[in-house]
Amino acid sequence: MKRFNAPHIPSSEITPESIYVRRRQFMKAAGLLGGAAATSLAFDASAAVKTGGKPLQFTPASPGANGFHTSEDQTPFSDASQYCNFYEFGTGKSDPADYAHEMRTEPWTIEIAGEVARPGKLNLEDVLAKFPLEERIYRLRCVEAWSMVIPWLGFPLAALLQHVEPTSKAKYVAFETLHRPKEMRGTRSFGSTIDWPYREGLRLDEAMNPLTLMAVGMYGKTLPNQNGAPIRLVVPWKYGFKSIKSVVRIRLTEEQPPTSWQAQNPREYGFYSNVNPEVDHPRWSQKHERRLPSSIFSPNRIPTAKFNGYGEQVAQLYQGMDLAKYY
Ligand SMILES: Nc1nc2c(c(=O)[nH]1)N[C@H]1C(S)=C(S)[C@@H](COP(=O)(O)O)O[C@H]1N2
Ligand SMILES: [Mo]
Repeated sequence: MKRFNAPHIPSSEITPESIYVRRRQFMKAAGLLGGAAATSLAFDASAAVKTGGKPLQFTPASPGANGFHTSEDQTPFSDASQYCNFYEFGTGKSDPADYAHEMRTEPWTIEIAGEVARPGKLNLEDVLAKFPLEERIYRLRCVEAWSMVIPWLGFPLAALLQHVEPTSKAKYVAFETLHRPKEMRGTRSFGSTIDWPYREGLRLDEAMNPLTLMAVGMYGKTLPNQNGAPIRLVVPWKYGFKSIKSVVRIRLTEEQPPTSWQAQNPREYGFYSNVNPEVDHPRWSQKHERRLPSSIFSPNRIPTAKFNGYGEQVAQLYQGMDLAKYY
C-alpha cells in the first residue's frame, strides 16, 4: 500500500491565503511559474483558471429559510479558484490551479451502479439537459479551519437519485473521482497521500437532503477544473473533503462505503464529518475558522457554527446519535 502520511495541515500554520494568492498572481504575471504547454483542448481549462468557464443558465438563489441562500459576503472568485484542495494535482493549495487544466473533462460520463432499478452510464450533456440548474449560495468549511462563501450552480443530488430509482436495499451512496494518472500528476508519484481514486460517501437520507447539490458551475459559469469540473458534490454542513470533485462513479450500497480520508487516518477523519465546533480535530481546534479572504492584518476569524449553520435543515438527520462518536 503506497501511502504516505501527509494529511490535512491547517493552512493557518502556513501562509495567510490572500497574501498567498496575491503572491501567486504576481509570480504568474511575472512569468515566474512554469506554464504547461497547453494543447488546444487544455486551453479553455487553462483560461478558466483565471476567468471561470462558459456562462450557464440557472435560476438565481432566492432568500428564504431553506438554507439555499446566504447574504454573507461572497468569497472573490480569485480566492475560491486559486486556493484549493484537490490532491490529485498535488497537496499544495495552488497545485490544483496550476495543474488541473491537464485533466480532460470532455467527454464525461457518470456511471451509476449498485442498488438502483436503473443502473447505467449517463453522459454529462444528458444530465445537464434533464436537470435544470439552480444557484445555491453556500458556506463551505474546510476541516483545516478556513471557509468560503460560494455561489454554486447545480441540481439537487436527490433529483438524480430519484431518476435512477434506489431499491429498498439502498442505504448509502458512494462516490468516486476520476483517476487518470497521465492527467493527474499528484496521483503518479510513489508515496502518494491517498489510495486513489478519491472516494466519498453519504448516508442515503443525507444524499436526499435538499441542500445536497451536484454542482457543475460557480459564479455563473462552468466549474474551473481545479474546483472539480465538470461535476462535483457540495454538502455544505460537512467538512469540505466530503464535497468530492470530478465525479465519475456513483454507487448505491447496503453497507457504509469506505472513504478516502477515513481510510487514510481513521482517528482523524470519520464517515460523518459534520462541521462541529464541539469536536476538535486531534491536532487542532475546530471552534473557529478563517473566512477567505483572510490575511495577517485582517484574519477574518469567526466562530464556527454547528453543522456549519445548517442545523435547522439537517440536525434531525442525526437525532439520538453521539456526534463525538460518529464524527
Ligand atoms: N477528488 C477530490 N475531491 C476533493 C478533494 C480532493 O483532494 N480530491 N479535496 C476536498 C477538500 S479537503 C475540500 S476543502 C474541497 C475544496 O473545494 P474547493 O477547492 O472547490 O474549494 O474539495 C474536496 N474535494
Ligand atoms: Mo478540506
